[in-house]
Amino acid sequence: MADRDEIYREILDFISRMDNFLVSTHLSADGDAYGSALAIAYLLEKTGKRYQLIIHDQEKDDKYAFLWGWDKIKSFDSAPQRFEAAILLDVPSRSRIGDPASLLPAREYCVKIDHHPDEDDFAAYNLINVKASSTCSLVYEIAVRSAAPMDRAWAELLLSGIMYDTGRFSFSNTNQRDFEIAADLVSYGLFPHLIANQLFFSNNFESLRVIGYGLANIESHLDGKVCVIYLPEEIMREARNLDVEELSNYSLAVKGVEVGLFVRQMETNFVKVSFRSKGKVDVNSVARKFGGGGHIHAAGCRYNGDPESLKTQIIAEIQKQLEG
Ligand SMILES: [Mn+2]
Repeated sequence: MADRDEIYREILDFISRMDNFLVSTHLSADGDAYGSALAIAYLLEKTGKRYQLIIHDQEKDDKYAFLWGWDKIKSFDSAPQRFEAAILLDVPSRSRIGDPASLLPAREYCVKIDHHPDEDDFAAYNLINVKASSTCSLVYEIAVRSAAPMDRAWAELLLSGIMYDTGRFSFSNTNQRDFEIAADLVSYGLFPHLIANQLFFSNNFESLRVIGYGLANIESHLDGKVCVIYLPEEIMREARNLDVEELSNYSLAVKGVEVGLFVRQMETNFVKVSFRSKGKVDVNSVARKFGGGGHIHAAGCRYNGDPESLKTQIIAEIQKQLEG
């Protein structure tokens, strides 16, 4: 812990020395990505620093619009910009940043705060803890050591990311520290059920219908050890901007299943896959074989090719691990 204390201070010192920051996160930003990037933006704002929060995604999911700073998030555009420093949240590699990676200053001016296995040495300052549930739980440790006082808006950003990445404190990454942090954050006037309602129970009607289609067509493989939820192109054409991420969790919500796959055919030869594991299969290593990555129990990849052949290849990889 002594080492970690030092990196918290180094990052706070770095922030106080620098100005004109780029803040960014991974492409296809999610609750922890938005929560942690906005929580750092909040710290920069409170300490009088200039910054821009720029993400790869051109479309933002407005279920997060209740978060402080939502309207400050910009999508990448190609106009050249220079930043003195950068803080990258919840992202293990340049390639996962997407287009804003082109705006990064030199390595010695970059900070990485993340809980994914490290892939790419793009930053001189690294707060990386793969045992942390979420990047927001790491940003909390910095926030409480900073000069800015914790308040309701800041607490809401942090708790939202923790609740999102732990699946409301139910995934295997959830740990004692998350409950300690949550207890502190709630004391600033938050109601966890309201955050849960925003993050998990504010689906739009069409999204739930697509989730229903996915559930009705769930496939079972390898004697029920692998479940696949597949949305073909004709469904995805209608569902492109709908939030149906919950299907990746449902792919694992079957008794006896070890690995769940949620496969989306975005275009005829372009497929997105979410991997979930609750057993010994390391889906990070499986996803990396197909150009993706993530954590042991949750990962993803994007693949150019035919979904049927990809499914077959992935299931064969999983079978190797199950037998290994
Ligand atoms: Mn995360």
